[in-house]
Amino acid sequence: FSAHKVASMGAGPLYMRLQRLLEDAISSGILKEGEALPTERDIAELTDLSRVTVRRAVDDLVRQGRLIRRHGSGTFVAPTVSRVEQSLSLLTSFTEDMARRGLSSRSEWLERMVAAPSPDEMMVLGLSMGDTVARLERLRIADDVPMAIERASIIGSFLPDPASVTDSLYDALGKRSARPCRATQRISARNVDEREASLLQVIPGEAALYIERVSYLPNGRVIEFTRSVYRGDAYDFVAELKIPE
Ligand code: 16G
Repeated sequence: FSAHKVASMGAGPLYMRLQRLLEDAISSGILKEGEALPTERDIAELTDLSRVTVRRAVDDLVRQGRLIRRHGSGTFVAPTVSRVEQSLSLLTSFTEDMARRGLSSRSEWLERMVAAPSPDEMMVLGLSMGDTVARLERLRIADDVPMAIERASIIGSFLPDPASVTDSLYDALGKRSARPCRATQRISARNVDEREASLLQVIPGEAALYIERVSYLPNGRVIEFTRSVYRGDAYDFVAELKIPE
């Protein structure tokens, strides 16, 4: 980084030129995926720009998902998302899907509690007043890339202790002989709101897929009602089509 380089980045406000310089450094591999950015103070010194200008350029790139700010440890080049192809005819779990692709998966817990069911949950899960639901909201992450926000509601009697779910929900249900064997899924288009954008590290308003899954036990009982927001830039949903009989 240098004042000369910033000046060479064409016209426009200084923060935009610095932004272009940073984007170039990322796309040309000078700054690599996961690598730490010099501190804002160092960039300001090297480029003769004010801290305010540097911050503005970095803030924009964080908002666009090109950089990630980790509190206490600095700013890093965001890992690039490679699109994931997801079959629409198989009932699998996120953990299994990612493992099959050789990706590691983890989750950040946003909510994990037992609650009284909402009217929606009562209707879909067939619950009455006095019944409970286990609510598990997670940010699902594959190889450090946030992929989806999933809010699962499970009939409380099948999962009395939601804290027992550490990694895979379907594994936890399997251990209680309550793993679903069939599901219906509805997919629609949606633009992410501020909260979703900051969790998924995309720009607010970015395209996403809103997915509702209702899944069933072998005896036909509904067990799961999950509402998710999947990143539009990370998923291709694929189905096999047949001629109607
Ligand atoms: C999938 C499912 C979700 C399910 C989760 C369990 C969608 C679109 N997908 O992500 O309903 O709760 O797998 O994953 O809803 P886990 O066993 O890894 O926790």
